[in-house]
Amino acid sequence: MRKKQTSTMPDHLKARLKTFQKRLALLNVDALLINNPVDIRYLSGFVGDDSWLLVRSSSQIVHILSDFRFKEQIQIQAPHAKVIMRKTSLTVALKNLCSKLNIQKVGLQQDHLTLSQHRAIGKELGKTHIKAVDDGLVKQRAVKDSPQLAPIRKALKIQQEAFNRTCAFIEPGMTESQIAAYLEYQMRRLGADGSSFPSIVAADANASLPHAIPGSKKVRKGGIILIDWGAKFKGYCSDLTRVVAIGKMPTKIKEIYSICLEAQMAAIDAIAPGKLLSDIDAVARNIISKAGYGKEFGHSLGHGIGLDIHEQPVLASRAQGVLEPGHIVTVEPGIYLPRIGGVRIEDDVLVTKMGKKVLSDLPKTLESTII
Ligand SMILES: [Mn+2]
Repeated sequence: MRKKQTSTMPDHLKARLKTFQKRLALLNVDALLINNPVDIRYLSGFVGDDSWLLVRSSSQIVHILSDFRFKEQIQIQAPHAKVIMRKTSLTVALKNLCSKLNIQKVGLQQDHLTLSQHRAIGKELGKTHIKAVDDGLVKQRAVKDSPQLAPIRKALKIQQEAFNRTCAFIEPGMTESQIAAYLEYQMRRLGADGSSFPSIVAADANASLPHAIPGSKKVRKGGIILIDWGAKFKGYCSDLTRVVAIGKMPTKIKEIYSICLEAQMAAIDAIAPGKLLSDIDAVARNIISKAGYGKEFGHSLGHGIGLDIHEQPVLASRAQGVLEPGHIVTVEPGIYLPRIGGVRIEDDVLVTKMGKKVLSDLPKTLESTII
């Protein structure tokens, strides 16, 4: 029989595994079953679905339970992993692997496994051998290492260039959908995996809907367009919002834009390691409230970005905890006036050891909004 080629785990994955295993040690399990595709990607490099990753608390060898469809892909993306090409169900394959490796207790991802999967695994392995746990990966993934930082920077570069091209493309009479389509097409052309979420392109009064869906409404001269969009690059998401005006911005929008911008810049200014998440939210909220629009800013200030578009930490009044170096957060205050319009200004900020670095650099002064 030919000997299988073995490959060692890349250093950044070794470091992630080591951090994760510290968490495993606290959970009192021999291994953790990872079924969330994003976590599988983070811990192994393998990008696929219908597959599970088994990580043991005291071994550098990880196992991927998969099937023929992903055979070649795993060899390319995670050559260091041991692969079980199952011909049975995932549950039976898991049971067989656990007995082979002499694993007594397996932790399960309580936030990702369905109730029926949980039941099926319990039935196969025996209830005493499983434990639904908080795997700690949300917290771990919030702190970005450099292999995560690079694709986020690239995603931002792509989305900003696509935005500039889109602003040059926009003409009065175009619909929100046409503009969204062009923007997303440009991100793909520039090398993105795609959009990090469905783009929001909202004209005039539609901009008062924080999560407006682009439709047949036409943009007009003297009107505004709120664009909230992001690129995904090698799995990593970026997320920005800008408001532009064709020719001229309506007076009322100018007023709320200025307030929003002041709030956003003050909040960015306040970002530093050790600061309470809720305090950053309060900086922006106080400015908007003092200007009389507190009730019109009904969402939290920002969120982490990474493999998921919404990650930890969250900048919100109810949020617990502090900013840490390596966090990347959006800062996106908004003011929404039903039937009139709305404004949101969003940038992505990296928390550093010394303070912060704003990763996006699209202009946002009042003058720069005119296209
Ligand atoms: Mn956002």
